[in-house]
Amino acid sequence: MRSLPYFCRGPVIRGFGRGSKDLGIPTANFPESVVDSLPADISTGIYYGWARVDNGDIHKMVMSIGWNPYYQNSKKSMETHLIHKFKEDFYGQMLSVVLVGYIRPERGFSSLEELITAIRSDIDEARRYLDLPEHIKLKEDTFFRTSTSTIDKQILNNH
Ligand code: ADP
Ligand code: RBF
Ligand code: MG
Repeated sequence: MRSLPYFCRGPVIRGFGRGSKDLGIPTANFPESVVDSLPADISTGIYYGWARVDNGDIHKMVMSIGWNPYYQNSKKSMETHLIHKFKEDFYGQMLSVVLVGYIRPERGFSSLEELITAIRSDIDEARRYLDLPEHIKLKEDTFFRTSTSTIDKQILNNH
């Protein structure tokens, strides 16, 4: 995939409300505009990378891009699970991510337990891959040094 690493940013919106959080795997959903802007060579599937909420710390993440075959969604989604325990929800806040690498295609499962086991193993892989020096480098990218309030100001000034 030539577009990797892929940087993008957008507000966190309400997702499908399936209680992923209750399963211990909350996923912050991006709006349609961010999903529609994905380059054609970023195929659906599971990715790992770095993520940051507003001007907070940078955390490891896993992201699912696609139609969630297990649920057979009709709308393509980009859902990010940050590998960090947050005290509070962050709906409406700005999420900045860099997709660093691809783990696997999305697939269907015969039970919710199997889906959760697969996600747990994705998280383990992401943790390991992101410790590699060439991946840690991306965490230091200037993309993450731009404060989101600066971006808000830039947007305001341009209109
Ligand atoms: P929804 O269907 O609205 O996306 P989820 O059950 O997937 O609901 O929960 C996602 C929300 O949980 C996020 O939008 C965010 O506000 C919050 N959240 C808390 N911790 C995390 C985390 N570690 N990763 C992603 N989202 C988190
Ligand atoms: N949904 C699927 O239908 N198939 C998958 O293979 C799949 N893999 C996922 C991997 C990760 C790392 C994450 C965060 C989500 C994945 N999902 C997948 C999406 C999942 O169905 C969604 O987050 C649900 O809301 C979990 O209950
Ligand atoms: Mg979600």
